[in-house]
Amino acid sequence: MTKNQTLRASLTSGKLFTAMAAHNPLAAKLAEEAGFGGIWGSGFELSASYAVPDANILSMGTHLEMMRAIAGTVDVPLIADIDTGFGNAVNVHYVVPLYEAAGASAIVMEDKTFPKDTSLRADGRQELVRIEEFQGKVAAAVAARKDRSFTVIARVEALIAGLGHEEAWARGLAYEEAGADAVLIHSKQPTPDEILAFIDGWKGRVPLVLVPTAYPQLTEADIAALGKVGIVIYGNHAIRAAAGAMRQVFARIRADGGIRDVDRTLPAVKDIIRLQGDEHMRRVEASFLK
Ligand code: SPV
Ligand code: MG
Repeated sequence: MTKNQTLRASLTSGKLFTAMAAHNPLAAKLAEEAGFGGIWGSGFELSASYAVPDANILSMGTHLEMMRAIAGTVDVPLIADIDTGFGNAVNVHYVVPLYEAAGASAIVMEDKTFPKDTSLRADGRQELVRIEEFQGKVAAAVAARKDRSFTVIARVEALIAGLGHEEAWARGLAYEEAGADAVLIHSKQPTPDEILAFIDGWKGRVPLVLVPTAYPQLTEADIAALGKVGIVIYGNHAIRAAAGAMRQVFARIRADGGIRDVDRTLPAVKDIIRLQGDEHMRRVEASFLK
């Protein structure tokens, strides 16, 4: 099976597919080694790694090239976060084949206006495009894919925008009608209640996708038991882990006045050399260096 087929098959397998965020190929490789089913090509994480807000400050090209690097490094499917699709339905029609060619197996596109604001910030600027306009964008994405098993995920931001469940259900159903293979429903409420009510009233046929960052109480077993969710995305745990670990180590070196004590707490240099794919390079060396 291709990576695209693996991801697509998982949507109907009845087994929850897990995707971990990554902002570079090293993070993606660690996620793959940890046993996640796939990688989330997070816009939030990549923006954070450049120390800029997740608000279309980075160009599409910067994100696209990172997706190409990640997809070229791991064997598991990559779900690319294309934010609002970098423009209107015409832009989307041109953008989707670029992500497919870069090796992504899916895109997630959200129904906010361009430029977007990040979803989880309190009091973010959350404006949505008209339902019909976003249906056009979903249809443009579906029509533009070359491989039918490339997955198009439409992301509903109605709950993030505070527009309520009726609006969220109407949008999800409209995007399914436009051809979306799955619907991502996002919430920033600190308990799962809002999302559970959405799932309970979801009348669509396509599976749902959750990003439980704000309501971490919901475990994979809880989500799987709901029956309507195909994918769970862990949206920003790689960059938060990296930021926390770096902060701690940097502070310790300053406090200790050197690296003597911190050294043994870190992954060995040889571990990093392994993650760099050294074994492969040595094989190439042995075969071709004359
Ligand atoms: C991302 O990781 O870029 C996402 C998820 O889109 S969230 O930040 O929760 O909006
Ligand atoms: Mg994002």
